[in-house]
Amino acid sequence: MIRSVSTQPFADQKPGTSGLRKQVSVFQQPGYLENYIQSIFDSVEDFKGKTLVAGGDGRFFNREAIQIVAKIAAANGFGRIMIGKGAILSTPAVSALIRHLGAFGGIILSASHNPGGPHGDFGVKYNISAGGPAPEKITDAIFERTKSIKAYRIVDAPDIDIDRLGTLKLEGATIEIIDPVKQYQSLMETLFDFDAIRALFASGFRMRFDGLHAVTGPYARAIFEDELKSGAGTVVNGTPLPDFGGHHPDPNPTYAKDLYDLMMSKSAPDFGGASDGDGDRNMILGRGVYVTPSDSLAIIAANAKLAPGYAKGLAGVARSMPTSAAADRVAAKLGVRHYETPTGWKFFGNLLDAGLATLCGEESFGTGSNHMREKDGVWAVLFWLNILAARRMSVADLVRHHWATYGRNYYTRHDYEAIDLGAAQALMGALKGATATLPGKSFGPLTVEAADDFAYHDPVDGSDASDQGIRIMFEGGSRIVYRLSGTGTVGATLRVYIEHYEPPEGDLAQDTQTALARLVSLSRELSGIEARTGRKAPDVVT
Ligand code: VG1
Ligand code: CO
Repeated sequence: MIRSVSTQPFADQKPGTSGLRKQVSVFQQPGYLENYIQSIFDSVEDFKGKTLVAGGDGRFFNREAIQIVAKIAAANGFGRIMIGKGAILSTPAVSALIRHLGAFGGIILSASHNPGGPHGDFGVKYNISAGGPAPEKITDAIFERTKSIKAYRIVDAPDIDIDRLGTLKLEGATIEIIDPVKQYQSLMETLFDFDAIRALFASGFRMRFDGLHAVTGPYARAIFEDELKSGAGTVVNGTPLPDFGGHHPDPNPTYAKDLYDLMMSKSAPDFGGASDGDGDRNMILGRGVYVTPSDSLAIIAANAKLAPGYAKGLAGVARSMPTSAAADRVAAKLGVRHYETPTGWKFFGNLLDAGLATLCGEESFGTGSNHMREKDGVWAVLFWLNILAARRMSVADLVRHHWATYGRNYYTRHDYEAIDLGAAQALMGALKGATATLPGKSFGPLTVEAADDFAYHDPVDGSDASDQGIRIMFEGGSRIVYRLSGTGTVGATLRVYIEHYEPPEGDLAQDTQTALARLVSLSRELSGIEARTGRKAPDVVT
């Protein structure tokens, strides 16, 4: 039976950089998730009888939430709802499935890299039929709808069994409980040289993959251990847990510290990788070397032809604005176009759909390609393995070789988390005001060439996005960028991105924080971080 339940709007359901994220307790309010899911379906058209893909990263409330999603989707007229067994599907797997099935769209239950558990965060992302995150036109419409919603439609039925593969009926809809890994795995087989990677492992090459108790464990075990024979024990923390073992499922040197420390130690294997809560991020390490995400994108671009799926070359390379310009240099040398978009994967969708870009990347540990419309953690690890299998050199040598060819973009991001929202907004406002007067000013050896509030004009659909971060650009290619995070759930998070370019003939072997020390202190001075927020040092440095 389908019921229409009357409801009151919630005022705070504005989607951020990647979906709606709130603390679990907020999502557990009666009607909160229901309102948001109904608002999504109210904001899109012509889905009656069509397919919806749904799954999540296994975090606390995932299993309860999938029941609500299925019942509301069935009540609204979807014909088929594909759900990952145990409510598990990584973000990249959802994107791949939507495209493979020609589905209408997908719902991903995840707050991605945010911590989980009863006191952590929960989130909902909506993806469109191309497989990618809903563009701003749709997320804006969803937000509008949440402000006036009066009722949601839901099937009145007992919970469905999400733990057994198979097909069941829910009112007019067919529910299919599917293997979360299978289709994703076969897509990977079409892109990479699995025989060469298997031979690499057979030669004694050792790897550690840290699933951080998040969604990628099952994918990593099936692909690395079972199929590529990377060796038992390659995958650690490979079982998704509702609280991610109490940790931040964020693959960076701070939150994936065990892996980082191992890779910097004497007993390091040849290669290390990790992914985040929902499986779309990646961290790449070699023995004694951490590869910045910006460099990883550039190195993948420079070596892309070594992977069968990219043997024909790249149409173009796109990166988010705060990502270092390392990939631009590769694109220039390859003679292909490069694009600079606002932060968030939704801005890459049009470039990929239009065939303008093949590879995309963000400094926030996100790399992906036109094989789907999301960033993809396991894919990035496989791409590196494919390159290493073809080139048979160490990660450290590959990175050094890259810098010697293209120069090195020293890069760091400093995050100041959970600061007062008012203070953060005032800081950004003051910086915005200063963009008019900064150009031409000198700070020691650094002279400001240009400063602005980044705006983006989409070359495909002509849409505009403004207020995407303050850029201060110096002569010689150095840069400081300030943005407020759109994924945090407590106060504000200020992100400061700092970059310095050193040409191939320059000093390529400096320690990153030393090389950037002058720019880092200037970034604090220009923004008055300490005076405005009381913070002397960032919480996270990547
Ligand atoms: C962050 C990253 C951004 C990324 C987004 C979603 O957003 O900076 O590059 O696309 O998270 O990633 P923000 O607004 O907090 O800076 V995920 O893996 O959390 O979906
Ligand atoms: Co993520």
